[in-house]
Order: sequence, then C-alpha cells, then structure tokens
Amino acid sequence: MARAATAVENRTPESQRLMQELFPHTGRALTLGITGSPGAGKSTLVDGIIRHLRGEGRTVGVIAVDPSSPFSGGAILGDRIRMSAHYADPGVYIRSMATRGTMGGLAPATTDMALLFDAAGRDVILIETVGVGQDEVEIARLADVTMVVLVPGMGDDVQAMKAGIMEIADVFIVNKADQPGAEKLERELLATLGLAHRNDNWFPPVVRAVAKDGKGIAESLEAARNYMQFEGRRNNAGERWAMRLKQMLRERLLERFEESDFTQAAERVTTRTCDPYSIVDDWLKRV
Ligand SMILES: Nc1nc2c(ncn2[C@@H]2O[C@H](COP(=O)(O)OP(=O)(O)O)[C@@H](O)[C@H]2O)c(=O)[nH]1
Ligand SMILES: [Mg+2]
Repeated sequence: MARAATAVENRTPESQRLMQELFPHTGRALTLGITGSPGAGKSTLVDGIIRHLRGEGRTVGVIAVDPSSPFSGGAILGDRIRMSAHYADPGVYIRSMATRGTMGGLAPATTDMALLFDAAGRDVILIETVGVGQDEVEIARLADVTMVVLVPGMGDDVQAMKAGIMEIADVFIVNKADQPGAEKLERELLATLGLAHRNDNWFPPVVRAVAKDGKGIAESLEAARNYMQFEGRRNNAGERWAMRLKQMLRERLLERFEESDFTQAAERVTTRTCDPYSIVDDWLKRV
C-alpha cells in the first residue's frame, strides 16, 4: 500500500494502470473531509475520530494534506506527534501529502489516494485539509461528508467566513468550546444557516467540541452518519464524479505541456507576434 501510495502521489504512469485495475474494488468506504483554518484543531479531531472508529472495530485511512506554507509549517510535526499513537496499529494508515506549488495535481492525487485506501478495504477515510484556497474546497467536495471546523476568537466569525466554505459544509464543528466565544459563534452560525437554503434541504448541524479532551467526537461522527442517511448514501455521487472527471481531464491535458510552453507562448502574445486564440487552437490540435 505504501508503494502504491507513493506511485499515486507521484502520478506515475504505473499508478494510472494500477488505479484502472483497482477501481472496480472501490465504492465501499465512507469518506469524511475535515477542513478549517490552521490551528483549529483538525488533527486533534482526526485523532479522536480515529480512536472512536477503532473502538467500533473499523479500519481507517487518513490523508493529511500538508500545506507547504510557512504559516502552518509547525503543525505538520505536531500532527505526526499527535497521531503517533496510531502508528503501531495496522488498522490505521496515515499518509501526508504536500501541496506542491504546481498547477493542478493535488486534488486529483488526493482523489486517487482515497480510492486506493477504499480498494484496500479501509472502512473510513479521513481527509484533513486546510480550508483556504480552491484546492482545498475541491478536495472537500470529493468527500462524502464535509465537516468544517470553526473556533471562537480566531477571526472565524461567520461574516468573515468565505462563502465557499459555507456552501460545502455538511456538518459544522465548533471546536475549542472550552474557550470564550463558542456560544456566540454557534449562535451566529445558526442565524446565518437559518437564512441560507440548500438545494437538498439539508440543514447542516452545529456540533460543539473540545477535541483535545475527546468531547464532541461521537457527536460529530453521528452528525456525519445522519447526513449520509439523509442523503440516501450516494445520492450526489454522480454530481461529485462529474467534478472529478473534469479535474482528471484538466490534469491530463496540462500534463502534456511544459511550463516553458506557457512562458514562450506568453512572450509571443505580449509582443503581439501571435494571438492567444490561435495558440490554444494549436495546442488543442496537438492534444
Ligand atoms: N483549548 C483547546 N485547544 C485545543 C482543542 N483542540 C485542539 N486544541 C489545540 O489547538 C492546537 C492546534 O491543534 P491541531 O489539531 O494541530 O490543529 P490543526 O492545525 O487544525 O490540525 C493544538 O495545540 C491543540 O492541542 C480544544 O478543544 N480546546
Ligand atoms: Mg493539522
């Protein structure tokens, strides 16, 4: 599994063939996306969820998407230490993936990694991502259930929250409820949610948690499972696959090009030697 995961992360041609063979064996796992600001307590929450799931006898695969930003650089080591209790447990497989500054890549690689874990028979797959940027929003959308972690007093007030995050959350977790402002945050959140309306008529529940003390873990999982039940399990799977297919196409197209193709073409465009429409037309023909 480790070797397959490395191949998937490096997007080798072998990994594509492997995924083709493995795909018929996927479709069983429950995938939970956990997203939120750096320091919100995602890893702590993931740690608690792993513990809870292991208590139920379920196997777990974890994909931790490490942003390479210096911002949360310290949290990466913290994650390792916090999760180290599970390293000796064969029922838990943890894989960190670094965001690369390159175009595309991360979301598709994460999708493949989740499918790999699914094919390997993991019951639940947890994907931890930082809730900033389009990549993360896309990854969150790939999960069956997206849980957004908010904390009081971190500028996470509801007004300041990005609309994108509000839209993708199936479950809200107000973590660090041991700190002042948790109730206020919860109230604001519920008021905002009361005004919003989702097409599927789901009203995202708000769960209070103190992840560092293991509080709210069971409730968070229950909320995720309620959503799955409400959703009739894979009701929106078609929608999500349409998105993944677009991503795959985008990635496969971009793979055919070098960065220099773009810089050289940009030069021709800026000097008005060639128009951008003809360049893209030529590229499409080449593909
Ligand atoms: N007070 C308090 N601190 C917490 C809670 N959950 C996590 N933390 C702490 O918040 C810090 C960041 O947690 P971490 O899980 O690494 O956050 P991540 O960056 O979102 O993965 C750590 O020092 C945790 O111990 C909580 O419920 N209450
Ligand atoms: Mg973390």
